[in-house]
Amino acid sequence: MKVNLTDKITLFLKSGSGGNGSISFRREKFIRKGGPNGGDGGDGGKIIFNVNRKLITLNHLRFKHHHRAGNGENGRTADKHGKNGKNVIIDVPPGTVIMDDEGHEILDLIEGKVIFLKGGTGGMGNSNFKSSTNRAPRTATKGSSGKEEKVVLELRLIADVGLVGKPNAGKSTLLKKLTGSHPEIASYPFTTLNPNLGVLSDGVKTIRIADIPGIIEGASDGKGLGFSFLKHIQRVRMIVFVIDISSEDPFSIYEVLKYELGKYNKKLLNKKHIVLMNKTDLIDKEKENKIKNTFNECELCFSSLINNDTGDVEHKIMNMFNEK
Ligand SMILES: Nc1nc2c(ncn2[C@@H]2O[C@H](COP(=O)(O)OP(=O)(O)OP(=O)(O)O)[C@@H](O)[C@H]2O)c(=O)[nH]1
Ligand SMILES: [Mg+2]
Repeated sequence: MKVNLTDKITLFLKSGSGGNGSISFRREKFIRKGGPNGGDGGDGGKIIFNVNRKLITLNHLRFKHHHRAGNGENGRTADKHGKNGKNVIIDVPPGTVIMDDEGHEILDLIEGKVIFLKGGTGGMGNSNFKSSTNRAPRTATKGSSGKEEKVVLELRLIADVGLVGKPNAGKSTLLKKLTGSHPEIASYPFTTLNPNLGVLSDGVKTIRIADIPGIIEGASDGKGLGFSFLKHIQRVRMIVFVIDISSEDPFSIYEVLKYELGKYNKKLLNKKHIVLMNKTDLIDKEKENKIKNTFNECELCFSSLINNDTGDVEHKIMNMFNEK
């Protein structure tokens, strides 16, 4: 499944106003001057964002741009508190960034719930104002108003697995074979200019895989497309290094990739990883065996993606993903 990454939508949000406090007095048979019994107003409803891992796009919000939480009810007689206004809960996928009108980032939602706009506070009923000098206060306060905000929601790539490799190694081909998405694939370097996201699912687990542009030696110094797009894989749980096994020195390619990743952020090197040697159709068994010995420390897979042979990379991703 191919996922649209550059989802962006504008929402108009308003939390509820607080209800007013009430002014009332006890009126009961045989009690002539009953005291004050005006209840407090209810609080206004909140606007809450809730990260829902089942969502992968913002599409469900496309047709509803205005969200208003309920107002608190006014306080009532007999010290009855007005009901609080109804909250509005907006579900968003993990990786949703909330920005203000001018594009400044306010929140980066990865998990959990966040109260974004508090509702107005309910006003106080006159029973709060009773004192020894004023037994029949005619004072109550108004509820405060709710807050209003225009925000822009942007979905940033959150992938579970990142594909890393030199240009032309077959990363986009792998994404296509595993997820059925249709990234651009071609026999020249830097075909992929923007990251692609696809979803691999076995019916139970859903794993999001990101294919990022190719990395070359010196990417950290701005060579090729640079390496700023590595931000998209900062949060992945694991990395699949895709290497063209027919290249002259696959091991030094692996070293270069790790070096460039480490320059971007050392933490990327601590992630679980698999090394996929692709294009086995272009080499003989002897080279394959040699590589097996050189890379004996790694989780190694071999594939000829062009021949639809994904080796056991899918199986390894699924297994590794489950491990803590
Ligand atoms: N012979 C052979 N060619 C392959 C194999 N897998 C992919 N290719 C070819 O290699 C070329 C590059 O594949 P892509 O999937 O576009 O590579 P990429 O790593 O995404 O490249 P960039 O987006 O440029 O970084 C294409 O012409 C593919 O058809 C393979 O197993 N064997
Ligand atoms: Mg590509």
